[in-house]
Amino acid sequence: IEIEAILREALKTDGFKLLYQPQVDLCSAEIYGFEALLRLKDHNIRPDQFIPVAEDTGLIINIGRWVAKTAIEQFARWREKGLGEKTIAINYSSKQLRDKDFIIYLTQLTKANKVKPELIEIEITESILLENNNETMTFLAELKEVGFKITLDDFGTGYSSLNYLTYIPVDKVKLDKSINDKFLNLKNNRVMDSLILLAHSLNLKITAEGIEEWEQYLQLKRAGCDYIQGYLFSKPLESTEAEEIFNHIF
Ligand code: G
Ligand code: G
Ligand code: G
Ligand code: MN
Ligand code: NA
Repeated sequence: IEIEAILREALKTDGFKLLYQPQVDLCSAEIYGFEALLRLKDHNIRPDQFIPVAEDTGLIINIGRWVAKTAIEQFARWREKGLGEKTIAINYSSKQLRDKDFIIYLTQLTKANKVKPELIEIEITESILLENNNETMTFLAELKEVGFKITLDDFGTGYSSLNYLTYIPVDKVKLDKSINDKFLNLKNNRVMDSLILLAHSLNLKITAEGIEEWEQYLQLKRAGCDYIQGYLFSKPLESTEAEEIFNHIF
């Protein structure tokens, strides 16, 4: 109940903020885009703790809308400052499927801010496919139809099935840190090579998440991975910090 009260208060009093973690393009060594990550301004409560509460209480619907609005307005602000256009990825919870007008809301936001929908990536997790299959497929098809990109987050954890990848309209998979930690070493590197080949064979881009070491980076680059996100390049940043490294080449 305490976290629920904090979330309600935060919605009313502008108590949330987004941090932005760079995703680096391994070909150009430039920042390709940012993942928006939600934080409470005045509390040291991690999203792992408060997102489940938001989901159980239904607050995730208004929070999800706040995240989308803030991220898309930030995109437009960066463009207006002359920094350029980079993708923004936002996390989407399966509990947001109850928000029937979410795609209309997203579309209005992109129109109002003159943002191309293809520069907005919606990160879903596999759990969405287990829970509400028909509803999910309709949602994903509509997202694609209006031009948004879809990323399958936390790939390799949970119930990853090759089958999902062939029938859901995803553009990209994000390899979870646990998978990278397990398979990015000399003994297991052929597994990583195969995962990247698999993604590319299915016409998917691939991001490796939670990369902290140069050795991992070099191995991923050799294997043809598309993008890297991790502390090696940057932790999640305040928007003003993100501006400072916006066009940095790593
Ligand atoms: O930022 P951090 O790595 O601590 O995030 C922990 C978890 O919280 C991640 O699984 C991430 O997907 C989730 N998360 C962060 N921000 C959001 C958000 O805006 N919406 C949803 N649904 N989940 C988020
Ligand atoms: O949405 P997702 O489950 O992918 O959330 C990504 C989470 O991973 C965020 O909470 C972010 O803070 C965290 N993260 C990002 N890069 C690293 C990293 O290099 N190491 C670790 N330990 N965590 C990371
Ligand atoms: O060394 P190699 O030719 O593989 O480098 C290819 C690209 O990878 C370079 O353009 C560079 O940006 C990046 N890179 C490789 N190693 C490093 C490194 O140690 N530091 C940084 N900042 N970039 C590196
Ligand atoms: Mn994510
Ligand atoms: Na992840």
